[in-house]
Amino acid sequence: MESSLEIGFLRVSERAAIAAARTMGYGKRKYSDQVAVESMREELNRLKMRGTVVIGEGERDKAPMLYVGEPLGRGWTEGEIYPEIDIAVDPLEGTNLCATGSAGAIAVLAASEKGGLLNAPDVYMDKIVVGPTAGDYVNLNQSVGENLNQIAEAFKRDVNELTIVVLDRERHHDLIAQIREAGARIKLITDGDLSAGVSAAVRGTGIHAAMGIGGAPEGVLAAAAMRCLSGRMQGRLKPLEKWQEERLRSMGYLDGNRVFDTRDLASGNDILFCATGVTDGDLLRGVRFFGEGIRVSSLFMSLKSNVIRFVDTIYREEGSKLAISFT
Ligand code: VTB
Repeated sequence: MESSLEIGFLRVSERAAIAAARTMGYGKRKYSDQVAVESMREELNRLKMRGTVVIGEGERDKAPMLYVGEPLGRGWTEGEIYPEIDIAVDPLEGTNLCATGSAGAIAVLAASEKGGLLNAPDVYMDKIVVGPTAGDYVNLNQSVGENLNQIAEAFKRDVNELTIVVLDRERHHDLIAQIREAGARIKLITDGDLSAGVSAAVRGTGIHAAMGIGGAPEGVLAAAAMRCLSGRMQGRLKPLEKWQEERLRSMGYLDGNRVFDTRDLASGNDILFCATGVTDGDLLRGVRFFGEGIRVSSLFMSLKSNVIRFVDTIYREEGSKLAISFT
């Protein structure tokens, strides 16, 4: 991907995060999501590409914006000189977190050459996400205890020195019991297993794995991040309701036990992943408004360029002469 386009994508997630952050604590999660979606769509449409949404806000009949299949970018009207790109978005991951001003909300997008990101169905997915250290040691077909022992071995430490992030949901009753039995520590989160997964692949966050059932579309985004970070993401589609089962069958997903690995979910050679903090989190600081400007913190990665950037951006008000601070 051209570097001008890469920088364009960074701006897309930054602007979506800012839009959402303005609504922090309003208690209106749908509204927070909506402003992030609108911003992301507007900014994506400015880019010199022929983009297509592969992971978005839902099917066309249900989502008016950023629906799966939506064409984005100037290339569709200005000609074919612009590259064809598939785009996966989660304009506001952790809508509740933003609505309540809690930690860990982010704006996210990933992009790849055509066909490089799986158009995953909007059902649940049982996931395990680890960083490069433990990548070769986990397997969703092993028991929870086995995976934890393996992760501990990879990190050369005791199981009781691991921290595993799990969404605090009723459906994780057994998973939590198994992790406790194995002896690992647990960090329960109310929302946002995608940013937890990314954190698991970054040393120093204190998180060694994210486990449990969350959204499948976010699983693709996590896999895109893992490709850039050399981490591992495995997932098994998990229809929790009858209609989801039928939907999967109609889409041709017939093997309910299939484990999707990192490259099944994000196969591209030219993958870009970009996340901007909305509220403070383990990995990224939230948006800070300071009168004459706005400061945002992002993680910006390109697989092809083999580059991982932590970007600290300040948008200054027009005419501002305010001296910026170091931190
Ligand atoms: C949420 C959200 C996650 O999955 O939990 C959602 O916080 C689905 O779970 O980050 P529920 O229906 O139980 O809320 C994620 O969006 C992504 O996997």
